[in-house]
Amino acid sequence: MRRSLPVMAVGAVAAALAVAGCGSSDDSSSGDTTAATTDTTTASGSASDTLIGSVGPGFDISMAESTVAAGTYTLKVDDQASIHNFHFTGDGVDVATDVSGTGEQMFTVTLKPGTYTYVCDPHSSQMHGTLTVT
Ligand SMILES: [Cu+2]
Repeated sequence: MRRSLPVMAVGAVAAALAVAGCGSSDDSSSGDTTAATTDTTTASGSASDTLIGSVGPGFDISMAESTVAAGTYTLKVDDQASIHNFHFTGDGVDVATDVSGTGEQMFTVTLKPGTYTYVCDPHSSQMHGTLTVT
């Protein structure tokens, strides 16, 4: 008779552990740490295939890269103004964000050797630049 008490206690601890284990088992390993923008400006291309363009909020337009190797890239544009756009053109490429729109937009572009141009259409005389593709 005296032995039944410890046995029950052990059983209760086991049950508590089982509940605790159950509660902590909801960590779905889908939360992959997607490291934000890799801002390593690899001039030689191939390693990083993302190009970064930016326009606004002032009268500024820019790309993080000035020279890249030919190839296919994801062009990520951060349009920070509702009065500007980012219009990227060149051999086989003509993509643009909306003037009135803002936010981040992605374009897939295949660049060939030559000079590509980016411009804000409403202010093209002062807001423009080039990307050299080798
Ligand atoms: Cu503009």
